[in-house]
Amino acid sequence: MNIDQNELINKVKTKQRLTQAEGEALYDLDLFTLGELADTIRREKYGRKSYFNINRHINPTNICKDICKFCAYSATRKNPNPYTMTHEEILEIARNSHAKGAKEVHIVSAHNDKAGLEWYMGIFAKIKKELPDLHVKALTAAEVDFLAREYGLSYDEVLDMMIESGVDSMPGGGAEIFDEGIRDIICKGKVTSQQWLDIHRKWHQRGRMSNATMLFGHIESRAHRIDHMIRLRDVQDETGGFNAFIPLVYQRDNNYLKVENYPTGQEILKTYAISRIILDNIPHIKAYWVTASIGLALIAQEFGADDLDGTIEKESIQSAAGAASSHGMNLEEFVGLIRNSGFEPVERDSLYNELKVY
Ligand code: V47
Repeated sequence: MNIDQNELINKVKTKQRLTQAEGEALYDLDLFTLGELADTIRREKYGRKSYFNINRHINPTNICKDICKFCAYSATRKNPNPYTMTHEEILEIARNSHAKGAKEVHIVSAHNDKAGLEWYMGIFAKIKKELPDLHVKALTAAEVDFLAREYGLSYDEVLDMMIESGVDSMPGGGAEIFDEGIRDIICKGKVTSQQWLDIHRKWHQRGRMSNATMLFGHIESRAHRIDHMIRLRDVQDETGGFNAFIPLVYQRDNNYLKVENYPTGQEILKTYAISRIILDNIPHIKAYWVTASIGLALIAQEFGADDLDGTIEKESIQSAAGAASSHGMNLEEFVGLIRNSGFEPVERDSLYNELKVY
């Protein structure tokens, strides 16, 4: 289908919803036109504010039953260092981070079939008991699916258990790319796209919020990315429960997914801008500096992104695959970088309430 670029630009400016074909055609616009369109939307919503939170990522185990080709984190031949933390070790991390000002722990594990359901749920219950004001963002839909299958539970039962144990919101991991053909190649056997979306829908129906990621820059096409965004947009129309969309740039080291062409900076920025335009119903677009690099994440603020995730403190999943994020980011440096790039750093809580303007 031939799409007239002026008509397309006009459609974006007048806030009309775009189709799959129109989404794909956005990639043919030059970077600056696309940037301006996305930036206009971003500025109408948030002006020059850029959100971040003081958070701590915790990855309690890397022993995994599933085999995702892109993953360099799970213990395999390429990463032969299996570990599973005790509850006390996890609590100690949460305690220290809380004492240093963290408002959120982001807890994502591998699919460890030896750890036990009580080990998974006990992590949250113990953190909540000791640190009730610390927001627990935990368990991707892939983990929920793993726990349901492993212990013969329904998704409803696992989600209710999470709430009972103190999970406040769900992170957006495990979405990868929804196209079934690509999914079969990169993470066959893991939660399906439909299941991922169903789990988030059920979580939202319980009045809870979550995020959604998209792993891109590997073997997917631009069309697959647009399809991914539109599937999320459809669920968001029903539930309104997604806070943020997070495009994750594929990191290539120490894994089994070999890729010929990596995305350029232009392609990454276009993808941020397009997600801002297509996802007219998801409030926040997060430039996750861990995978974009801090330099590109700061530029992404001018291409539709209004959120930079947080200080993180320690990161194990993407840094295993080559990202320069293993030690997180110093708060003063982070705030200084946002300010020096022309934006106003706003510390937020996990649900995007503003806590402090720097
Ligand atoms: O789902 C794994 C990704 C995700 C690689 O919700 C990789 O706020 C790039 O979901 N290159 C887990 N990415 C992390 C995640 C996340 C991160 C930050 C914020 C939030 C949020 C969620 O990490 C997995 C997978 O897509 N991942 N390996 C890799 N080689």
